[in-house]
Amino acid sequence: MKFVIWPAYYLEAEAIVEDYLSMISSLLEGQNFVICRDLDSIKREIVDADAMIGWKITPEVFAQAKKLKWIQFGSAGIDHTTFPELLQSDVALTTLSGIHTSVVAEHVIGQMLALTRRLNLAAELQAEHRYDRSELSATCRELSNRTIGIIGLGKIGLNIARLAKAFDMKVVGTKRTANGDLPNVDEVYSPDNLDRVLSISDFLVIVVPLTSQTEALIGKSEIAKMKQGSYLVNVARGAMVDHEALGKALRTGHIAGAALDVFPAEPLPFDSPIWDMPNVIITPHTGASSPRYSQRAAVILEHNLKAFLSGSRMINIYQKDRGY
Ligand code: OXD
Repeated sequence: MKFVIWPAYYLEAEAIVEDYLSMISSLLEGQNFVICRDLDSIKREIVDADAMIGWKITPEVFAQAKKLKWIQFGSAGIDHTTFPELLQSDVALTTLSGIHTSVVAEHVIGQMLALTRRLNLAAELQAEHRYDRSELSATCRELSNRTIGIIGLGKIGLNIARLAKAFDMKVVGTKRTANGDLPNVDEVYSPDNLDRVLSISDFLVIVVPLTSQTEALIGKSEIAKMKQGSYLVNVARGAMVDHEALGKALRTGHIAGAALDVFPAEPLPFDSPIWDMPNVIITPHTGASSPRYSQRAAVILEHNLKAFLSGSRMINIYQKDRGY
């Protein structure tokens, strides 16, 4: 068996990628594997490879593969790298879905606290050495007794729900297969009832995978249905939110604030007006960043590697028809 590793396109810092590569190299010890650092080498090495480990594959590289049976991706979502030839092929695709459950939930709660306690304004005042209580104290808010609406009550969504309960919040949300109660969730709605969630949530948190059903999920009319003075937190994918409509709602105050980790185009263009909005907190797709990334990824990789070599069932298989 031949394995190729292609560390192209990564969201993580260089050190984390190197850590990931050394973890993979030790898992593959004794196997025939090649780390490809540039396009020419991956195009050459993938021709007779049985499996690939990486963050991205392009149609150009995929077209060279003659024996490929499996790709293990280094992210939870692989919407950035799916294309018809790949989806129509019988190559098994596996993801790291599930490894970000605790870190993304912490990021979301952190952003909700930062928005309500105005920590971005405090950081600006600090940078200017200004001990100015007036605006800060007039605009601080609380989480307790407010409603969080979680779009996507999967593993991460349920962990956010659990943490939100510690802040005495009411938790509502949507789930694709909404049938029955979920822990720490007061009201579960099907995606058809999104409007209800929009109208009752003080905080709308998007953690659903990007699929044809969730693309452009929060457009102008959905934003109009959101509660006056509510907040939006997006840690899923930028393509789910109409940023022009969001920008307008943030300017009028209909949406009090937003914490955005993902954008329709990444990196967020330098001249995007969203950078300068005082009620927006921007993080550059670091919602899942953690030094524990490789350690968590290793659990899935090790399992899948053994399964691939022994012909048994892999975990985290991407369902090509479902889109995640
Ligand atoms: C992912 C991410 O893993 O966005 O999909 O971090």
